[in-house]
Amino acid sequence: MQQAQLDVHLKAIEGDGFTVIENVIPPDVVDALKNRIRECEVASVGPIEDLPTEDDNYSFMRTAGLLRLDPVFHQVPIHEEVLQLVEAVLGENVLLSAFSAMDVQPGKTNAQPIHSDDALVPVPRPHFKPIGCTAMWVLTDFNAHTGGTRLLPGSQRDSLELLFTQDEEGMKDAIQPDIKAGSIMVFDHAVLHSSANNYSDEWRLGLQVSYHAGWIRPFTNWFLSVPLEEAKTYPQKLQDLMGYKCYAGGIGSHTTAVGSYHESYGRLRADGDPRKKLGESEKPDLRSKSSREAAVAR
Ligand SMILES: O=C(O)CCC(=O)C(=O)O
Repeated sequence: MQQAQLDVHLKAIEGDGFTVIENVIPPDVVDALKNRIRECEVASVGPIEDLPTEDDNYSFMRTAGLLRLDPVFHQVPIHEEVLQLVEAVLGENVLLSAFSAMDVQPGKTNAQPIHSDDALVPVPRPHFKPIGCTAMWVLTDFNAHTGGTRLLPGSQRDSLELLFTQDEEGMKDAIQPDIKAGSIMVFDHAVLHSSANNYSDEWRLGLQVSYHAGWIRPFTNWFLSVPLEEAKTYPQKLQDLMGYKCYAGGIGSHTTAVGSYHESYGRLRADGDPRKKLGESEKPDLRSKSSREAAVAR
């Protein structure tokens, strides 16, 4: 993405809390993702046409475990333009926080409550800077008729009062952008949003790809969710996003060593200002021993 284009998106996220990157998913990729999710839905819960519309326990279908379901999903969290934008908002070394599909059933009018995606993070609002972003991959058209995501523009600066009251009056300024399948909406986790009533005859499908700043704990513990042997086969960038790397060379570091070893800061000082080291990422090779293990072995 050119800098001028990136600036437009950054301005929109700062002002409204969201932006849309239009027509970035090729139609064959939209179809492949949609078909694979629908296959999984049927395999998991049976024919989706049979689900009752009058039962309030069913309003949307979530599909989890996408990374393990099919390699077709591996390219999603590492989408170049999305990562460029997300890293411009959150800083380098972002982490994948959550990844699932969300299919809103037609004829359902028990919309998801309005919420922010960072309500569990105990930092004051407005945040001193964004701490998470969600990229919503739009796989079927999103609008007010189909149950497209509703958002309260600018609410990333507001308190979470509306989350607790769900007050209709407070939601009167909510919008449901008209977004065509093949586009990706990126929003600040702090913005109030939700899926919505689907008045159409078709299911409304999106992929929710959530990222966190590299210094904050993600929703999903990928180390427990994806076996290491499987993670080793993933693209390097995806491994990075799952946390197989450090933030600023330190946060998220690991050791399997049990033992003592010499540590010195003298070298750091001799090399100049230690703060210059901040921002450098360490990318351990999953196949090799960590540097600390190596140090202990010496
Ligand atoms: O599907 C959508 O439009 C929004 C979903 C959402 O906000 C969520 O599941 O947290």
